[in-house]
Amino acid sequence: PARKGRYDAGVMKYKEMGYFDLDYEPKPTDVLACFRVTPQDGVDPEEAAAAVAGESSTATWTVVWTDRLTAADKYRAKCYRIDPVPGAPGSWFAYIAYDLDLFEPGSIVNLSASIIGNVFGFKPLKALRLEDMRLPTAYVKTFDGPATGIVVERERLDKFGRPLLGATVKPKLGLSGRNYGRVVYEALKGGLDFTKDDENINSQPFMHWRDRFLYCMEAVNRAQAMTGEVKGTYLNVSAGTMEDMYERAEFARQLGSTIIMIDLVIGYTAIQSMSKWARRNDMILHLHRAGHSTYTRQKTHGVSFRVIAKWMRLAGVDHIHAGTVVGKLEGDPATTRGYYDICREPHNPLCLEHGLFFEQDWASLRRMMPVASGGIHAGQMHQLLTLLGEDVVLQFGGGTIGHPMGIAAGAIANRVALEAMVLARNEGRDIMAEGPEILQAAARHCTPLAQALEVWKDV
Ligand code: CAP
Ligand code: MG
Repeated sequence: PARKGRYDAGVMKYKEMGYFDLDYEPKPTDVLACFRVTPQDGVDPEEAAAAVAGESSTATWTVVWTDRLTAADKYRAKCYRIDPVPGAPGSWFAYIAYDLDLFEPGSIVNLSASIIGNVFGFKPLKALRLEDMRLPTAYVKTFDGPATGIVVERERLDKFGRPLLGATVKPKLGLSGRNYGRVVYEALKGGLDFTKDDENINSQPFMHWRDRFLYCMEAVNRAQAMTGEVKGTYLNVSAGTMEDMYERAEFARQLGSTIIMIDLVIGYTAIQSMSKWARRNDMILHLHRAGHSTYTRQKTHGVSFRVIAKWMRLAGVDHIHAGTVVGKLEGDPATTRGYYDICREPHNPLCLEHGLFFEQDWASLRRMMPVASGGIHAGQMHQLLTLLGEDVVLQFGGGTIGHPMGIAAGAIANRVALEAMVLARNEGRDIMAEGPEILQAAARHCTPLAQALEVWKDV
């Protein structure tokens, strides 16, 4: 009877084919996934969940004779739990277990080709979202993870006890190499730790990559000499081919850069390759999550950013954009907290409030530094420190380069606001409640901060 495994409502037979088993107890070595499944009208939710398990592991739309030539039951993923989504009639959370042998060790591309490769366009589903995954220790251990991590990054930079400060050079496109380098110098001299290329700065007619790297590193060296602090600029090495990326990264290394940058859109294999390169060359690897909102934003369809964050910790990036809560880009405090915990904790307990559907042990993989950027400014410093904690890079692009008195003044405003807030927190003050007052007090001795608070007071 199972040979009639069709995908039309009422005719699907994935349950019967063995992809649904509420008695199955996941093994500690199983990869687990939680999908939010919204079946088409008339489709049995259990059958839809079984179809997701089937199509993301061994099944196709019908039983095939060759199943008998494999350890079919071991390789079949199983939906072992299904719960209605609270407050969303018609949607279910389906928990699916996958045998570890379904996946090549140390390969995000192989993991993702199974888990999200085929199922999202499946006819019996109206929508599907991959909410979270539990990656078993045995699998985590097949990845190298971040080469540098938070502790070693702080040691290399010699900066402790406060968030790091950065800025994305603006305008995003159009500056010549020399003018671009001036922005980097002003921002670093003013007090930032880092500046950063934007996600879409690669090698365009107005500024070829070598020009940018040369002028930026000249600016870094001058700012270091001027301030006596270690400074960096994330040189974006994203390019059309791996060969070009390696060439750019190698040039950044030769010029003495401590850090390089890549965009998520280069793809999982390219990210893992660049991580390997960064590990061999003692470089910090910054990842901009360019493109993620095309599939992470909708609550009913796509892939949650928490899954991408987990994959990136395995893949081995040191910095990852993880949201701000405040600022110009969407993000609520509880969900963002979950992302930050994935980046920064050695172990994540199950916590539905923060969107963590599973316990996750990171098996001593190093920790990623989350990066908060997108429309933030000095007047929000108390909120940023309270919501995001200390191990974070706060990046003020417009909030530095848009300062009415110039770029260095913008950087000074951010550094003074941060240090005042860290001091107040260390003195035991309630910075969330007293934040505006603390900033105003600091601004009485710092004109650039007073100007920043005034110009962005309504933002
Ligand atoms: C920030 C930014 C970043 C986004 C990325 C921009 O500029 O350079 O790309 O913040 O978002 O182009 O918007 P501002 P996320 O600091 O001037 O806003 O970190 O959420 O991935
Ligand atoms: Mg940007």
